[in-house]
Amino acid sequence: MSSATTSYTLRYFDLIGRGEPTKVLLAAANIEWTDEHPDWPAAKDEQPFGTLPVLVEKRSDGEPDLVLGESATIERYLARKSGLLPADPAAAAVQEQLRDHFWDVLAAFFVQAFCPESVKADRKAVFEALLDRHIKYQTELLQKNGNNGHLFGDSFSYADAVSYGIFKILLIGAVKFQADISDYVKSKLTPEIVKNLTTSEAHPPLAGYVAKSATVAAVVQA
Ligand SMILES: N[C@@H](CCC(=O)N[C@@H](CS)C(=O)NCC(=O)O)C(=O)O
Repeated sequence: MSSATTSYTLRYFDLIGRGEPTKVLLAAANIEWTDEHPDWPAAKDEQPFGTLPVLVEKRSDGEPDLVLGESATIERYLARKSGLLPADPAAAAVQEQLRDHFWDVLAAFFVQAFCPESVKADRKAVFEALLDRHIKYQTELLQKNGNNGHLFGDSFSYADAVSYGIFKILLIGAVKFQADISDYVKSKLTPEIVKNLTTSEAHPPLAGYVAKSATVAAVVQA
């Protein structure tokens, strides 16, 4: 990263949620950052769009601090800076679509978790169908890539980071909203995806970050 950059702060709630892929990317880029848990909703109006996560990059080069308030933008900014997204627009887009679809799966999970009982069965079916489709797609990608533990090429990429981060939300973070979700998602995982998750978690730059939290490996191998 640029030597003119002094420090990073990630504002998010004290939970495994939307900020998780960003933490994976910060760790993967060997960036030290400070976690800030703003007082909410008191601090809502201080954020660019009234939501979290927010990444603040404090600069020492005289430029104004960079304040980013959309999770996909934050992730891709970090991934591009650290070389985890390819420079080729088509190759990058193929990785980005995987994250965007997986985020729709996660959004569908939250819809069915919090919707009225009268529409629960329908919303649950939507979530389950989206998850099935995503797992099938991701498994085929992994097979096409030689089942080497990475989604693209032979090294850790943006796609690996966000897949790991979002599966971590579903397997660990979301349990506080729906107790059976981890077992359900785990029952759907293919050997290829388990290998992808454990390979990502073992990526050496993630070691410090992984040590601070429950591990995905412990969940999927239990
Ligand atoms: N599109 C935004 C959505 C951010 C968002 O809705 N964040 C939630 C937490 S996961 C939030 O800040 N909720 C509190 C609020 O809206 O007051 C992003 O991807 O960053």
